[in-house]
Amino acid sequence: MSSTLFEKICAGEIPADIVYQDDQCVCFRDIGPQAPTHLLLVPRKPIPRLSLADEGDAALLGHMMLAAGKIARSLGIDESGFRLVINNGPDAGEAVPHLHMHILAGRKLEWPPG
Ligand code: DGP
Repeated sequence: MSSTLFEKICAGEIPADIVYQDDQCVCFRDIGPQAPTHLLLVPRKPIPRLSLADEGDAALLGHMMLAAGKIARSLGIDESGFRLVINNGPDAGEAVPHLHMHILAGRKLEWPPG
């Protein structure tokens, strides 16, 4: 039985609006979207947060970056623009202790972020 919320979504134990998945990662729509397109890209491996990834995760992290680009192209947000965000730790607003990359698009995103 899987444990974290995102492990359960990856395993299909909790429903989610999945837009992409492969053997290493799953991408689904955020339940509380902060932009017209707000996706979460998560590794199937339950790495708690980016700062706890290690050298053995290098290929997986690279795979996720490439998957983000592929997903952006498939949704047609690659030309207008999108933002990738990883919240690491409490000051960054990390709420779910399973590494996840936010993919935000569909509106003008401000800089610096809040
Ligand atoms: P973070 O604050 O970076 O840990 O982002 C966690 C995100 O997870 C937040 O934007 C809301 C989203 N989220 C929380 N619970 C669920 C859920 O059950 N389903 C989906 N699709 N998203 C969730």
